[in-house]
Amino acid sequence: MTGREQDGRGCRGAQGAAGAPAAVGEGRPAVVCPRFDGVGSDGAPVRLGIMGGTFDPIHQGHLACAEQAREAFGLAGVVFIPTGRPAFKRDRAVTDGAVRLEMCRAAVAGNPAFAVSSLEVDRPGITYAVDTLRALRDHYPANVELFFIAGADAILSIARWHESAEVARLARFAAATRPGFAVTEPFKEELASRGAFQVDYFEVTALAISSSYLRERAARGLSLRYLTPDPVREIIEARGLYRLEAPAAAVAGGGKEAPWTP
Ligand code: DND
Repeated sequence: MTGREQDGRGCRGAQGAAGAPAAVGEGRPAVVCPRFDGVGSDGAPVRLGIMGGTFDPIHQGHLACAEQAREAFGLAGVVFIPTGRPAFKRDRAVTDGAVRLEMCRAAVAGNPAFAVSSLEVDRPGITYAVDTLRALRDHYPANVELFFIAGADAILSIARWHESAEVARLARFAAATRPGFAVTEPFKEELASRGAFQVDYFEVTALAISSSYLRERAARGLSLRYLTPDPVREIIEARGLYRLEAPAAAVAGGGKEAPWTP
């Protein structure tokens, strides 16, 4: 079963967020995700949040960041898009995309303003944000403004992203400042000199949580309780993810996906 089929099944029947557009009809294939495919179809201006990430694993920091961006920028909803094969992480094994999708879905279940898209996991090859943004821009009408939500650490690198000028043209960035990743005025000037990026900064609750911290704790057999939603923690425990001797099928290259190396 592909991630997209799973996504369709997982989201079908879910109620739309207050004021959010209804899901696309039964039987029609999802393009981005069933819950938010119809955004903007009434022609009214609307903002949609995109939260891209490796999400290995997804945690409370990602979720709080998306929720606070939704409020700060008046977003109709936020689509979490886990990467397939992340462009900047080709030097390390990443948990299989289907498993990261499963964790993301478990994390957002119950929040009608959040959904998960399998767009990047389903796309073969290295994941570049520009390809995703093109697909979203092709799908949504011009009255839908796309906000790519990212932590300040990710913003520090956008000038190095593949086809960064195109990235700048296709979306606005909602950049969350968080502990350890201060964005200084000289940095903002430097970024402006490297491209026409539209970046709006906002402060998120200080959650000094990172995926690497969760992986480290899991490897040492320490608790992940309260760092990630319980259903995600249960998947990690049940699958034995991030243990020092993680099952081969849990990481890219060990499962159905072909191995990927730099
Ligand atoms: P990460 O691997 O940094 O995601 O990827 C973030 C996005 O950048 C993805 O959509 C990538 O496709 C894109 N990217 C990266 C490099 C190259 C290219 C694209 C390219 O096209 O060439 P993580 O799973 O580590 O984190 C997800 C997001 O959550 C990030 O924006 C991160 O900064 C943020 N985050 C937090 N925000 C607030 N509080 C916390 C956070 N922890 C992570 N505690």
